Amino acid sequence: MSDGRPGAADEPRGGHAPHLIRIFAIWAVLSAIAGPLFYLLVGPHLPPGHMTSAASGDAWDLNVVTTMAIIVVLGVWTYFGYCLVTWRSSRVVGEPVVGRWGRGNLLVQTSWITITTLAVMGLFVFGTIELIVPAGAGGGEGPNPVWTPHTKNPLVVQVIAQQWLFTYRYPSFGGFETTQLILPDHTAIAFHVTSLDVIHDFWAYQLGVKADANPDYDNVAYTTTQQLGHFVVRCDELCGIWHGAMFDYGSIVPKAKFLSWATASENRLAPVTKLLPPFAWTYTPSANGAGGGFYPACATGQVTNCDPFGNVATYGGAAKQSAHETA
Ligand SMILES: [Cu+2]
Repeated sequence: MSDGRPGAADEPRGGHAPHLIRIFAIWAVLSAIAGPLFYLLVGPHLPPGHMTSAASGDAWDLNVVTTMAIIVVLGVWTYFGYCLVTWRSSRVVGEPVVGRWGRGNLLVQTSWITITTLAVMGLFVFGTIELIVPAGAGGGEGPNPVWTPHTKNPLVVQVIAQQWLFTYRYPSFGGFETTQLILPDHTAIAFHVTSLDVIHDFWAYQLGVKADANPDYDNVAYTTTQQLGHFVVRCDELCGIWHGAMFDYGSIVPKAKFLSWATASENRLAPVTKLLPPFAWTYTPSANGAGGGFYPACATGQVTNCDPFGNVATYGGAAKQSAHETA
């Protein structure tokens, strides 16, 4: 009491034990145990797995960020636990902190601001690097990607979304179009994602690839395959009544198997491919979708019936009419 400070009532209850040092020590020990345990034992099994470079990148990012989050949570729990035990009412009589001790603590305040700032800025730098280095990390980068893979000549696969399915065109194989998404192993892939009607989203979860499919827009996403197997493709943008049913499955197969499948499909589908619009990065939106009947042919007068819903609206009309007349 006689150490120069104001009277006994001004003393912090619980004495002058080095509480902050103790809290930091407990936190450090818990973090040193739990952090590496999670990172090494749980981390390698985190989604989305390792089928592609993008997926591996995502899984590692998730591991790093979750390990950091565990350390932060342990800090909060340690602080709460220490406070509950040290200043519990059965141990301390009266108000636990009084006088100038209750008005602030420069060390606590500066540590709090410094640590949280470093954590947020660290995440910002980490996230930015993890986006740039793996060439967009499997996300759609628009028609002119800023970040491109080091590998030259990736396999181009065009993803065409429409209500309510995905089809895939392979321009290196005559531009055939199929509902099967087959990819060769250990190959850089450039997905070119577009839509024929409304906004969809190409989400191949296990590939770590997710890119919006917009009509009239070529959205490019890169990844490199690195594991054989099957994966799920889902539409991840509410696109109408059967959005929930808009999914299919794809496969990563050995390079030789892919080549034989692709050349066989090119030959088998050649008569159909001839009837398709020529391969392009985008296509005219369909009559029933976002285009709402946008027919360039109407403007040039090549087509006279420009009502996109005409066929549907008049279906059975004339037949019904004549049936009524003859009745
Ligand atoms: Cu969709």
